[in-house]
Amino acid sequence: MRQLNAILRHILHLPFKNLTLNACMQMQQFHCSTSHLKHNKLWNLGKINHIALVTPDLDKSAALYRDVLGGRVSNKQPLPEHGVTTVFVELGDTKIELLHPLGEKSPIQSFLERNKSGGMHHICIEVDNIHEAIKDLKAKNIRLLSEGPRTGAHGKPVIFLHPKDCDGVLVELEEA
Ligand SMILES: [Co+2]
Repeated sequence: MRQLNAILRHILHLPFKNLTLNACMQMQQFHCSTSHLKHNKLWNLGKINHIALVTPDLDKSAALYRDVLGGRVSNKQPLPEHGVTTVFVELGDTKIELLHPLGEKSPIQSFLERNKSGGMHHICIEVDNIHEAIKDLKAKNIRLLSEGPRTGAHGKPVIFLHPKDCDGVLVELEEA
């Protein structure tokens, strides 16, 4: 009987040797039912689209990622409508965006004044339905930095979540 159990566990890829076969089967059923629920959600969190770093010296930071770390680094791209100049570090499925203030009213000017040597500014996670995400997060009392979605640096709708409601991290959601 013991041997039969072991064979069954192996065939069914069951974890937790110390659990009874029955408990394992229940856990698998639970896993199946929760992954089924996931598909009924009105919006889903996807992959990291980018991590944004603010730097006091774009050329120096670009050289760090290109020459020291050996990454694929774009040329400087000014985005005047967003008040930033950016350099993209391509990391396969995701990227780092190096940001430096551009113009008088750059949204990252005060960040650079508080963090003179630069730092991590925000992370951006993709969502499949930004309007449903916003509705849901408002209902869950997560503060948003704008009433509705805005057009982000990639021409797609984005929303920023308040860092005080996200463990001190500014989180951007982008509809991909
Ligand atoms: Co961003």
